[in-house]
Amino acid sequence: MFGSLTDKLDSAFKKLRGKGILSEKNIKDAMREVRQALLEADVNYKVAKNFIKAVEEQAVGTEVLKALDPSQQVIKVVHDEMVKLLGTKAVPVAPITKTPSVYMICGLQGSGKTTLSGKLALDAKRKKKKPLLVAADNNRPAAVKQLKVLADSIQVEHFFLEGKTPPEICYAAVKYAEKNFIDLVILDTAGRLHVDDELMAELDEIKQKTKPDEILLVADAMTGQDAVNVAQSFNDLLHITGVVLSKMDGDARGGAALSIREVTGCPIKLASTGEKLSDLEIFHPERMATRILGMGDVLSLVEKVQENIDIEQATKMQEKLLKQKFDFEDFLTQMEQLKKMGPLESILGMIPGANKALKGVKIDERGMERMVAIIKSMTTYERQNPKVIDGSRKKRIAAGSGNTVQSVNQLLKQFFQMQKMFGNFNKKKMRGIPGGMPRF
Ligand SMILES: Nc1nc2c(ncn2[C@@H]2O[C@H](COP(=O)(O)OP(=O)(O)O)[C@@H](O)[C@H]2O)c(=O)[nH]1
Ligand SMILES: [Mg+2]
Repeated sequence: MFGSLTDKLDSAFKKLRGKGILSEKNIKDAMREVRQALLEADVNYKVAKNFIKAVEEQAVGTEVLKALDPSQQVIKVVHDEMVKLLGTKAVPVAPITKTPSVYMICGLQGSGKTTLSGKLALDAKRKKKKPLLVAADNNRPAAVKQLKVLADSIQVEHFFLEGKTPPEICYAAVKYAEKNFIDLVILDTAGRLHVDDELMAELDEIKQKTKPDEILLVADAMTGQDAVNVAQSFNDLLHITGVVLSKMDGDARGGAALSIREVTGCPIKLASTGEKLSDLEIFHPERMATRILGMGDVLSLVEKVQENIDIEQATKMQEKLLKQKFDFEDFLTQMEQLKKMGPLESILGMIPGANKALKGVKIDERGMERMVAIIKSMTTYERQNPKVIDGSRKKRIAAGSGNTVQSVNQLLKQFFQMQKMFGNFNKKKMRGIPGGMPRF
């Protein structure tokens, strides 16, 4: 996320490092580079200009504290201004308190509306609420089907009426929800390639008929200033209640994230960070600024881990590890928990310093898949007693998982090494392996 912007900001700050004092001149020099970096990241011109002005004013006036490197002080000022630009505080989506609450999802075609609808439904389900996914698009049968497939995959109810207009469908969906104890109605509206009057009229009619608690605009973060313009048009006509930045995991350059709130005045409420339905984050201005500045995002990481890792189970695993009772069954559970957190690269990106240290390193996710396949081809007995896996068992496991005997050997070797390693830990009475997570 925002890799290139982060690098450029870092190189601008480097020039201030080790300077004894902050003179107006060296701040100005650094700020020129920061401004360039922002513009290259497709930040709105005016936004960048005001941003630099605010930073310069504060940085020049700041007394240099002896304990700090001047660059650190400037980074702090930039960070604080960036937090302001991003909205200062996280703004939550409307709570699901009514029966039903209504969220209307809008945006251009391909921006990620249907995906977000599914994510919101899954999130509601996790909160023990009953969502309803409404296909408010009668133009494209494929779009209706896509939502249906999504709904089925998370076992959520789906609503659609053949031959009706989107406003009629939405109105009927809310009525249906009232009678059927649905907590949250999610309206996945139709998109277009461009903002047009016909679409806006349709969306406005849906709004009038359903009185949504949230009108969320999905803006594709990869499109930079285009996303800002789209958000502005939607807001002018529809008065949206919040923006969701989608595809933040991709090559998003930062322009949309850094300009959209300032230009539209609408809060960014959520960030969509992947194609999987669990890839949804609350947008925290503070953490986002930290991430853009390459300081890592420890808080988000902690949250992600807490959400996806069962702490009790992790503690049990840790004990098993230390007693050398950890087997392939446990290993499989751990791998699956790791996988739930999303692509490893995106997790590592949140760890301070990892961004740089791991630059260009490709995480071998296929290797992990292979390990899982091999373990799944073992019988339960073998998983619990890996020592019994002899030559003929290895052959069977290899064939069953579509791997070579060599791969099976390698996995077993790593596994026994790990067991040995943790056994040594135990002998030295070392405790507190974080989360009990084995690393390969
Ligand atoms: N990488 C990534 N892809 C996304 C994200 N959200 C949506 N997509 C993908 O973008 C494409 C369009 O998404 P879709 O939800 O169908 O857009 P819609 O036309 O607005 O409903 C699909 O291939 C999605 O899988 C995201 O946050 N990250
Ligand atoms: Mg769609």
